[in-house]
Amino acid sequence: MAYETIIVDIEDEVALIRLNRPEALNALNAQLLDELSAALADADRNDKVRCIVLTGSEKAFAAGADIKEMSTKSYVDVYDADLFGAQIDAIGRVRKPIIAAVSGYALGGGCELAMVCDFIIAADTAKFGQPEINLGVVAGIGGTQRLTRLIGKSKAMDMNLTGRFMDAAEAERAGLVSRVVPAAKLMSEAMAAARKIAEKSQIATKTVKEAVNRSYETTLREGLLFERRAFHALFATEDQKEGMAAFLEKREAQFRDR
Ligand code: CO8
Repeated sequence: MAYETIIVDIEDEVALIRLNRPEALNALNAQLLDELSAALADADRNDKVRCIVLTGSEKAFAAGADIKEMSTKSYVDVYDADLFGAQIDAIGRVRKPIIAAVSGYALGGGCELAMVCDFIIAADTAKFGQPEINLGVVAGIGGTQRLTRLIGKSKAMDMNLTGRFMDAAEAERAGLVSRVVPAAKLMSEAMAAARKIAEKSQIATKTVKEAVNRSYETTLREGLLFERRAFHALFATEDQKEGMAAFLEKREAQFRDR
């Protein structure tokens, strides 16, 4: 499928998806989110893809939802369309790991989109924020919920109430991003991480996603039980036999996703 607002490349079993609306700092409009959710669903189905990297430009991962597109809409318009709900939920249902590689601005919906991914690698130039308050609204796709779970109430309140931006170092201290790298190395680091994930058993990487995400949805007792059963279940796979045999035989495992 030909896309206009994103660029998709598949290399070494990694799908690299770039947001591509440079004229609007990759602001998320309906077309971009439709294309992005379709591309991610395609990557999820594609046997040649084992991990996904989502990125923007050097200046902006995404500067938020498209304010021009939203500004004249009524309550009925956004409610009836369930503005961005379907697309963001679809992204959240992707089963293959998604790394967000963030350089420059990740604001509003941009920060929220990065948080829907499984983890964030940030360039030292990255700036995160939930500035919706400056527009007379509030975050709408996770900025009060995912952000609070990731960085805690105090910082989430600060970000959402003041609309201030957090730099990469603070984002790493707060637990919003998994690592910060020099801007010039962002893509090589993100792609290297994705290729490393792509080497693993996909049954196991998908199970990791399910289990870690479950920790946000349930009690510790239920989450631990889910994890234990998931661990037990993987003993039904050939990849568990191969992974453990390879360790004992001091060789690289050859996983076959079975
Ligand atoms: N929407 C539309 N256009 C944008 C956006 C945006 N979010 N951000 C930047 N642009 C455009 C600018 O209008 C400008 O276009 P033009 O050249 O035609 O005037 C171009 O991008 C370049 O931007 P600037 O000239 O402003 O660049 P600066 O380097 O001076 O500033 C900033 C960069 C600080 C990122 C600045 O552009 C900015 O503050 N942008 C808006 C950030 C923002 O408020 N984001 C939140 C948007 S609301 C949101 O995300 C809600 C999400 C939830 C939706 C949920 C539905 C349920």
